[in-house]
Amino acid sequence: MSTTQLRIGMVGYAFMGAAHSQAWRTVNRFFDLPLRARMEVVCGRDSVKVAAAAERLGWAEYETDWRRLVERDDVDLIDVCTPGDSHAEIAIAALEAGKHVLCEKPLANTVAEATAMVAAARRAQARGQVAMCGFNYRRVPAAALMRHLVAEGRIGTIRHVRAVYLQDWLVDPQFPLAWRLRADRAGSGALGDIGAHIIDLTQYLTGQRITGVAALTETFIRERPLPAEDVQGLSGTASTDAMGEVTVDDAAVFLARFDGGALATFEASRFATGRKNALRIELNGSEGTLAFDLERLNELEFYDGTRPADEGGFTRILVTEPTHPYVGAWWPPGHLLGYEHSFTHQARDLIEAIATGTTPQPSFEDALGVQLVLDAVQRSAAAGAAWTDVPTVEHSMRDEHNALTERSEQPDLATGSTGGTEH
Ligand code: SOE
Repeated sequence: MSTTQLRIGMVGYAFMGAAHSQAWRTVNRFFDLPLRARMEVVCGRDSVKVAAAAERLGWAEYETDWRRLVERDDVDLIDVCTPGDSHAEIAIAALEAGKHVLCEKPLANTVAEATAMVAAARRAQARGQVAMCGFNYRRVPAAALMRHLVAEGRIGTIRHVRAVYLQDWLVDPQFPLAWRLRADRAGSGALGDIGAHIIDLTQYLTGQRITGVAALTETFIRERPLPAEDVQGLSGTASTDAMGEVTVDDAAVFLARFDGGALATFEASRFATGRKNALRIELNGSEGTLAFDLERLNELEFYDGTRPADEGGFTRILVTEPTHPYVGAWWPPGHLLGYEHSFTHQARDLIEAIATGTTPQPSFEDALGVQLVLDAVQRSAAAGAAWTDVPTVEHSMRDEHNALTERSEQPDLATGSTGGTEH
């Protein structure tokens, strides 16, 4: 790898590909970093569409085969911006080809895939490679400030975690059966797509782990028009009379406990009519409360319970001071940041981790921790909201290691031999 350049290859160029491209274009223009991101190659199956995406998003070249991309020796990092069913295959191949990896959330569609990705990332870490998962909301300045205040003890012991992520882009029954509505492509619906964000964010903000859940999920509209070829992402248009089955949840609600003793409620829904991207988290502590709303992402509400009662009340912190996380690189106080800045901050922290040889957060282990909660929620909902414990990452990795060991000790039915086969 060059000592001054970080050559990027990105797989996928829809909504997340556009957000990541914006980050790679801006990160070195606003942050003074030891490595300069070079947008070398964008990859997609359709040569005409990916060529147009390269032009529009600012990539030097385009590629139609991700397997060729991960083997190129003029690329240092693979940025995975594809649907969840290809995250594991692409990220593991890239790590084994010696690349750093940034992988969109959720890490994978199953715990088995996620544990295999963590194992590959651990092997790659020994070779000096890093792997990060794209839970970008950690890097909204107000969220990063919230984490700082909690870690400083400003709200004391956390008693309640209250998290919702509400959208309404599926309320129209004519919205077509996009990939996010198919379990074979996305793994789950609102749960893995937006529920994953509030699971990661609450574990990050509190510094604690979810230890158990009791959940309900629902699919309100079970059949939708099949999409035309060109339907991408969220803004689909119904295109055919043929109907297809929705095989994921439209909404998930669950109770949870954190290992620090807090009680929690979570809601993830694409049917919250009128709520467009309402990620809201409130933490009630023994000394105060903090509350964040993504639809007002430059603000943080803080109730300081240590102030004299007759001065009590919520303060609306405008998170635009140069001393606030990331803000100093942008504009003067009061000039506000947006959704896309969180991706630039993500790229900044990833470049810093690569340059300093440290593990970027959220790591693939952190993302496996989210995957374990997603899986527990699905198991609980399938068992009528039964209380379901969430395994630890290390427990899950031991299971994966044991399963691999057992498989390698099985006699190979073709040759009758046991143990590692020669490749
Ligand atoms: C769609 O629900 C979506 O694009 C998610 O996939 C993203 O992760 C979230 O940031 C915005 O909404």
